[in-house]
Amino acid sequence: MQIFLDGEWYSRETAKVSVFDHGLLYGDGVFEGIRVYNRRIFRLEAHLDRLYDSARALALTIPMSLVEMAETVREAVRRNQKEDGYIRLVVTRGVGDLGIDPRKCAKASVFIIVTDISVYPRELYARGIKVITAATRQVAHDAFDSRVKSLNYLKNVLAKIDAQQSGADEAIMLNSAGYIAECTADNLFVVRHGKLLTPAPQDGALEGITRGTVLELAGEAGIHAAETRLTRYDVYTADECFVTGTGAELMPVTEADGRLLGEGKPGPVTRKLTEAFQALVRHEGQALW
Ligand code: PXG
Repeated sequence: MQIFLDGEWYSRETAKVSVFDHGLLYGDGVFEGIRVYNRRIFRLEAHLDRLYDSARALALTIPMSLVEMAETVREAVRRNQKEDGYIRLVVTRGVGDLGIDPRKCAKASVFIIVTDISVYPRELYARGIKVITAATRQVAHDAFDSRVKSLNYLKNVLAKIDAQQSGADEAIMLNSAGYIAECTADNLFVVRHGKLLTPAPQDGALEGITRGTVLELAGEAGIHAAETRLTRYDVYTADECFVTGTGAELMPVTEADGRLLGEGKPGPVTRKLTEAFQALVRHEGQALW
């Protein structure tokens, strides 16, 4: 494995960051999780736009241009000869002292790991997952904009623990007003009366790249899709429900808070969008070699 870290390439054993790095000390940084399918990086530009916007929102200067970053990400995939895999791109505030003052961090740190990913066992894609509503809320959008993909994932970790402790696979996170925001590492969709619905960023959803792709694919398939405010009622009474994320891809949800959803198995809209997604990711964009 070859890992990029601040301009050099390291092995898995030698790639190390400092105990004074503010990414570690304060969660001060941003990241992206990106997929490689069939030697193609899926929507690299969209991921990099989100990364640079997240950094800008945190007044964090990434010490490489977006074009340079794109080329380095491609080089990381080529060096690792990963035809299908996962890229973790992290930018931290860098090394400072023990105060939070970001001005003490002379330069942001950038690292890129290319590896394998499997978020859920394969058989769950045929069966669907169980979700519960987490007691842990997503941070309110008016307090911290949910479009920022930062290194602060403690709420998500707590919500995941809520799920695991009740024997579920994933957790729905509500915002402070009690509306559905998203899941711990995925966006949530429901199908109701033939319409595809998902919460807006204003309700605490990350602007997921997979979410955006699914909205596009729905448009192309003639499925009416909209961002809307959702409550748990919308999930419990949905005809279909699924989550989307770079890690999860499209994962059907067949049980929520102990209630079977729809027919209790992945529905036709979910299956259709999954097929369209799988076809798209294998062939969109240029192969790297
Ligand atoms: N919401 C949150 C909070 C996320 O962290 C998504 C939605 C989906 O966004 P994308 O752009 O991926 O469609 C995410 C993404 C992992 C893993 O290791 C998590 C994510 C992405 C990749 C891997 O569990 N989170």
